[in-house]
Amino acid sequence: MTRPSRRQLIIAGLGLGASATLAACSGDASATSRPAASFPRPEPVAPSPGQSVASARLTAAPVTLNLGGRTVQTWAYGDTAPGATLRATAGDLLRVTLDNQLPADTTVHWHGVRLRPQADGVPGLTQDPVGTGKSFLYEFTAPDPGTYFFHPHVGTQLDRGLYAPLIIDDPAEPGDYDLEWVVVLDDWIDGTGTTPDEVLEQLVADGASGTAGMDHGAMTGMDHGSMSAGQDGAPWGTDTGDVSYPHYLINDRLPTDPTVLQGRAGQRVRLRVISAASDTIFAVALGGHRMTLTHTDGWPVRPQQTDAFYIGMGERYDAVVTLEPGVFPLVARPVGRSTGGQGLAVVRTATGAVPAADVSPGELDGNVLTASQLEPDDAARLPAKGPDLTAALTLGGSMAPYLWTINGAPYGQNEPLRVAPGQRLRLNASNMTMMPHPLHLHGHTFALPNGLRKDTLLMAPMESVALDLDADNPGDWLIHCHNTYHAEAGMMIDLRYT
Ligand SMILES: [Cu+2]
Repeated sequence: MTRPSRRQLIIAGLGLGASATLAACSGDASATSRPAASFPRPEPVAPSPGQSVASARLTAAPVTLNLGGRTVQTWAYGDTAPGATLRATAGDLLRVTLDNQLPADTTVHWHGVRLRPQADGVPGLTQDPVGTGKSFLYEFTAPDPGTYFFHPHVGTQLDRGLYAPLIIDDPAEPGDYDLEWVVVLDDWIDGTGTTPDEVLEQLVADGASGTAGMDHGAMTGMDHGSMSAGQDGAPWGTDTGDVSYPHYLINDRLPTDPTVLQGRAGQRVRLRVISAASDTIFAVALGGHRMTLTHTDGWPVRPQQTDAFYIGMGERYDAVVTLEPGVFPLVARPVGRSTGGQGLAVVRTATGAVPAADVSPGELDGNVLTASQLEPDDAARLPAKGPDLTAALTLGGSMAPYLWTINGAPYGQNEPLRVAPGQRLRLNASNMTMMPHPLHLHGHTFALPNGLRKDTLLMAPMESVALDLDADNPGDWLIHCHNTYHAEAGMMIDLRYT
């Protein structure tokens, strides 16, 4: 079978309506243009004895969204973005019906959940895409407590408003906090005169015409002024993204009219911070407070105090904070960007003026933590054991042409990784590019060399790391960069069970 050319891959990723034709002749290309192999509807799942069922209905549809001073046309779940938080207890059976009222195919991917493959939401790999006016029932057990979210796995749809938190509560959670705030970060461009599909089209066109990288030249040459987080880009390099976003949002509000998180001084708050961004790393800080990080990607860590932390696309961090009296800025500062401002929410425990949209809490100049500085809670460790097999996972790519690869080729042209049930696979992951990439694994989590468990790991330019995973969930899975544009331009690979 003829493998798709680069050009075909890119066109296919654009959702220009060519997918079906291409797919018919080009074998498996990107996730959006796989062959029209027909997947049977998943067998209905009956709850096991004593298992609770959490049911929900999810409507994906075009909406008009008020970001707080600016109105945009976009796509979302329900009439808000983020969509309504979906909540269940670990071990519950989730039954979620997706109604697709979008003018395009879609799916739902339950990011980070170790679920059965039939519910993973990757078109062409685990299901057929859900067409306009059609519905699809996702049924899966959510085994592990934690902070998750869900989004489509089709084209650039994640860079619209199609995302919502998924919180899986821990029946054994000590619950040593009084309040919980779910904080969703995003970089926003949809409906501001362009769409994510057009952004990708432009990146591809610039890559083909040789004008790519001009933004990045300007970025490298910009006057950094101070060395605070988000300005010099460290430790993520000077080239942290491909898209110039006009806005950064917290819970989909602009910093000029921010979300207000209300509490009382002395209360302990659990922050569940989710990055739904497509092309932005944030440094997150709460002015006037130190945070104690307790979980990343749902997994417990040894509690660690910090002034601030970095969060890549698809990552989640939970932190506990004891509230001070006053009014404080919760800031998500985009790393290595000179335009678009920052994300802001307001934490209020007393009367007082709202912080300015460009407020710069001193905590961002303090210790800004990365995942590699965290230690796992012992409960999150994999059993001690050496790998049964190893595989290389090498990230590569370029801006001209706009093409991102794993193991030397874009998705559809690279060789799937293979593992047998019960094996421990060591992925020797190397980022051979000058950009950071959040590496995301479906259906499993991996352990870093110190045992830290994650499903999404932000890899710095030229960084190498060994990631161990236990093959305990047979199926066909994806490993990919969680930069929406990199994934669409090829930075994905299959993980298949033999
Ligand atoms: Cu990437």
